[in-house]
Amino acid sequence: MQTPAMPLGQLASWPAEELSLSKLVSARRIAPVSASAFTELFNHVVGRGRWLKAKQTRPLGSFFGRFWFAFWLLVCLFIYFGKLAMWTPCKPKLSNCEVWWQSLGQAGNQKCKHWGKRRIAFSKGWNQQVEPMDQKCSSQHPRELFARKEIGVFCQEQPRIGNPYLEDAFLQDYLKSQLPTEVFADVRLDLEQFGARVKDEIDLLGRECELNPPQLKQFDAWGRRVDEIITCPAWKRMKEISAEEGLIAEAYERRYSNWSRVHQIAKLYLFATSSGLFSCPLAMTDGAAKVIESLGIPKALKEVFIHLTSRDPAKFWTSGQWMTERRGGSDVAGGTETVALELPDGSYSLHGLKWFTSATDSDITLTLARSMTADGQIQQGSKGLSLFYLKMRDEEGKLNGIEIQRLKDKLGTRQLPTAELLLNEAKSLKISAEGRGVASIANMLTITRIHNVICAVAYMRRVITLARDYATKREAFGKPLKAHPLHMQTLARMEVQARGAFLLMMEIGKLLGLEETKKDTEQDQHMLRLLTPVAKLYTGKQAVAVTSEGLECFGGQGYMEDTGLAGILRDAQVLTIWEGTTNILSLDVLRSLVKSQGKVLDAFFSTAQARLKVALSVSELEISVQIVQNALHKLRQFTQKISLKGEPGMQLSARDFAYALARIYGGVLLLEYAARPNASATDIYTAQRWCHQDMCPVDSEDKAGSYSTGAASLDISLVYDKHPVLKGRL
Ligand code: UCC
Repeated sequence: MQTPAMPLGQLASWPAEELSLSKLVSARRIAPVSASAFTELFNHVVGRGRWLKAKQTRPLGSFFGRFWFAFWLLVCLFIYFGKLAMWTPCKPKLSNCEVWWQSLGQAGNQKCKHWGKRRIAFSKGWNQQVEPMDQKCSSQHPRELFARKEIGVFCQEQPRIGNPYLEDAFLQDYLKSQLPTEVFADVRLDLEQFGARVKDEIDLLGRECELNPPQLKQFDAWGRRVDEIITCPAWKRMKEISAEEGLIAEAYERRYSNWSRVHQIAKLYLFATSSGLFSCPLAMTDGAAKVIESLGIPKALKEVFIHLTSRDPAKFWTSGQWMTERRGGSDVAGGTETVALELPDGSYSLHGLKWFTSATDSDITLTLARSMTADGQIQQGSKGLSLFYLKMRDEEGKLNGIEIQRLKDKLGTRQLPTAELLLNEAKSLKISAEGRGVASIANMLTITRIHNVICAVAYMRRVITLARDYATKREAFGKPLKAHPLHMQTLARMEVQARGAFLLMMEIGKLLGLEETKKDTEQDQHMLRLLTPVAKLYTGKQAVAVTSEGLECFGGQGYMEDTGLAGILRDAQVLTIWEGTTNILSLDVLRSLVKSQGKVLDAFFSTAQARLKVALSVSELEISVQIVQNALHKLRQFTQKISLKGEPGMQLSARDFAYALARIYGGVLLLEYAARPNASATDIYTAQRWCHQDMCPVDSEDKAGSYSTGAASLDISLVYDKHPVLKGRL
């Protein structure tokens, strides 16, 4: 029941002891609030003062009444504005939080929820550095510190990214040391400009893609099946930018001959972490262009090739790569159920279910299927698979016999539409020889695996860049993080991993460039075949380890989604799965050994030894060279021993074997790089630190008995300890 309204004037007659604040508030609530009512209330309160008791009936009219009113008003205003002035920026256009959001790609007008609460910034000016807030906070009285709940005193400053080319000293030095002078002059300019675009435009779009994941609209308002993947404008803009910047074209125009791939890879490396995962469709587009080129650009695919490698955003197409079906994605030969029926015009109609298809909004795709003979026979296994090309939509924009069942709900890469597709009369073209599907799509796999490496190295670089910037700003235990040697040691270890991975990535780029311009030797071909799976599997794992460590450098903030940091780790996790898991890639290393009858390994040993010789001339590197040579020796011995057991015997050691190849070759590249005439002290230190790892884990594990038959059965016992499996019940 509502309390009856009470004229404010009545309060004046209340005894002082009964006049509580709640009563006043209540009076204000129940009585009509007007200027005169408040004047009356004011009169009452002020009028209850010692000196003015006699003036209760009209205190405001008196001189003292007016004096008191003015005095208290001034005191209140002084306190209020005085405090605000301590925190209000001179030019509050953007708070630091907003700058951070912008640097991570968030539109500037978003309300910042993480590093600070309100848009009233803690800095003196929106683009100035702030003083360490901890000092400011600690000098305040606790009552003041926590009194401003509404404004929210927050004491952390966000990390920042700048032009990723200019911030990456290792990339700059590497390109300068490797590229011919005139090529470097061009490439440097292009990368610097592109880096600025990444910082000022692309990174914002990437964040927008993260915040606006794709959606599937299966039906229109009238019940018609439409299966439309709705992507945000930023995602579409990424496609245009990719064309404008020639992110695919660069590799196929070959304006810098064999160095074009290195240029393209450097650019993709700058793009990857800001791209909102548009790096994925680009990987597959590059792979599709490579397949078509390696088929000699057949007439039927000439136009397609032009679209895939175009610099014109209006013409540029992206490609998908559908290999994973509902029986799984690793055992492609055993798991592919899709059937291709030949049509009278020589094209094919595809029928099947593709369980994972990445970047399903692409224009075209390459996929595997089994051709059915006229009498309805299909051949199982790898030899039954052929490679098909199809367009996603027809001229009218209708899906080409494709139903989008659903978008996948993933741990990371949420920016990217990944869909489950039903193919029902999807019109396609067979582009490989019959039964040569896997061998033909292997060209695509090589390229997408290289893109995977690029992404892995880029994620490591991004998290290190953010963490090292944060270490200059964040204070703990009375000093910035950068002044804590243990913290610096952690960052330095991450940096060593990133540099080793970077050199592996660039080495593959160089080899690919040589292959594509027919300047490669047989040895180069073997090295490219071997190093691609090695680098893919190793850098994928490194990326997860380094990004995880990187998040830890931010403490709890690294675990928060809205800082944009947690997403880096979620996205990096896919790199161990995409384009083959670590074990599948380890088996691919063995495949390359078997197929080449050991020649890939001969190439590895001779290249490694030759390149190490350069480093022997630098005294500071002697011990490290020795370590790598010992590792090479152990690896050779292990290979000779294990080859007697044949391929099945080698499988158990495949992962450690691949790790040994990665560590040894990473060491070789770092040592060679550190031995060049104008190498820096940090180049030498990096090489030394890299070589402190177990350089030949396959030898250590072998000596520990990990590959014996006994160990294999003990592994099962350990995994299924007291489990029904061990009792033969499952
Ligand atoms: O599609 C996916 C996601 C797309 C997203 C792309 C983004 C990329 C990264 C972007 C970064 C941002 S994920 C699904 C990807 N799926 C895979 O990676 C498949 C994994 N499974 C394998 O790799 C398997 O090992 C298979 C499929 C290759 C095994 O097949 P087979 O048929 O059992 O293998 P075979 O019989 O050993 O090989 C058949 C032929 C042989 O040639 P011939 O007949 O001349 O002797 C092999 O030498 O294929 C050849 N071959 C290769 N050639 C097989 N693998 C390779 C290779 N890596 N390089 C060259």
